[in-house]
Amino acid sequence: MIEMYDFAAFNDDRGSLIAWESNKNIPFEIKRVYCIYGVKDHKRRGLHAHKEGDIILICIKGTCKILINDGVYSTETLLDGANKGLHIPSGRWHEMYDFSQDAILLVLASNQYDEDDYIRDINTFLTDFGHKE
Ligand code: T46
Repeated sequence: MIEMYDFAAFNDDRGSLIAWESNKNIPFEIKRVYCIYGVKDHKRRGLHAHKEGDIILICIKGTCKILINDGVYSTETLLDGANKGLHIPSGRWHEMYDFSQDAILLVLASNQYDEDDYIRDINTFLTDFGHKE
């Protein structure tokens, strides 16, 4: 299920801290962490779906938008803080766009990198996951 998580921060007079832990506030075992930053104006990233594995996207600095298509419906979500995490399960086409210049998008993934796990062609995705008449 596509879900937005609201992560609790420890705030005090020194600032704020948020922790992400496997099978606690993250609903899977984290196998990989990567970040996306320095995205050039108007560039879109993603444009694929995963056959397996979940990801959680957290825009720890700046802002960006996420489009998710489940094969039938599309949603758009603004990510604008380290306390917000967008959970994208497998089988969802996703695109990231409208990055602010300072944006840093942190990604927590449930599996290791495997190019064979990617569906990068929208028509293949819609054939596999779209409405079957
Ligand atoms: C995703 C979205 C949110 C690796 O070698 N290891 C890795 O773990 C990753 C994620 C990427 N790469 C290489 C593969 C490509 O040569 O980094 C290069 C750029 O990857 P890609 O074009 O897939 O990047 P995005 O921003 O389009 O997508 C990434 C993730 O790849 C993807 O799984 O869900 O972020």
